[in-house]
Amino acid sequence: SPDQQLVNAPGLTCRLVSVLPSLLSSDCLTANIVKSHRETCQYRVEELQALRWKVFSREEVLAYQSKSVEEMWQRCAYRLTDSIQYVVEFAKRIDGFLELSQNDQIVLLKGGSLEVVLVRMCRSFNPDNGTVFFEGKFGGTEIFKSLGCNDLIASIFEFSQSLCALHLSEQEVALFTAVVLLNPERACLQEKEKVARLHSHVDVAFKNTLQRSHRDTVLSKLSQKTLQLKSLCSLHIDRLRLFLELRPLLAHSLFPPLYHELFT
Ligand code: CLR
Repeated sequence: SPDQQLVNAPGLTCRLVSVLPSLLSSDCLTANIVKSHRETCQYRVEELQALRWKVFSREEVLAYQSKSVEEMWQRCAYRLTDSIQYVVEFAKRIDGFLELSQNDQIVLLKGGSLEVVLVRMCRSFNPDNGTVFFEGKFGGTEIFKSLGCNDLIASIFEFSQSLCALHLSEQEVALFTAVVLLNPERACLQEKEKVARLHSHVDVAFKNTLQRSHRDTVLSKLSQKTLQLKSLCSLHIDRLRLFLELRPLLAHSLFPPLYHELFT
């Protein structure tokens, strides 16, 4: 057996055995995270690519643009909340996540679920014409005009465009979103050390995977992305506050409860 050969090869064994445990456990974690991503990514990437020809017509774009600001915010909030629920499921399937305290699970999801959705967006984005899959077809920034936050929408689309330029594989998206989610720097964590340990395991798994596919250069580019994600999410919160301040009575009826809980 291969095990027997390993043991019988003196000299090699010692060096191999010293690196073997870390390689094996990180491969296991990679497999777990890739599987969790595959099971919770909402749409398969081949499926999305095959749908790229379905683009909103001029009339459909005009129909979106003539919707009220409230209706458009509500629609977007529902779509976002829907995809956040898949991210919650993703988190729960990552080895070790459910072993964290309930407080820390919530803190990580509150801080990271929108970031993960925005990373996942690059799978639903067509960089050739700058359109995203929304309510059954592909549309550009113009369909979100009535939200009244063109700066936020433009930044989100630019982010997706730049992430697409990295040509991340599904495996890389899976591992990067896990790294983003398990951020030990989130405020109000009770067991920061425990999260940091989990985070570093995933980080090692990600680095090993990139190294093996000669994609090490992706790493430094992704650390810039982490900063951009943070500013996109705070811009989202700002725009949401502004929207709600102008409509205090509507606030509670308009949005799905989970969206409220996460962002207001
Ligand atoms: C992200 C990847 C998910 C599927 C998905 C669902 C909803 C989409 C989202 C993706 C991308 C961003 C999106 C969102 C609905 C509204 C939002 C298009 C494709 C835009 C950017 C508007 C945000 C408005 C806020 C101000 C509420 O698997």
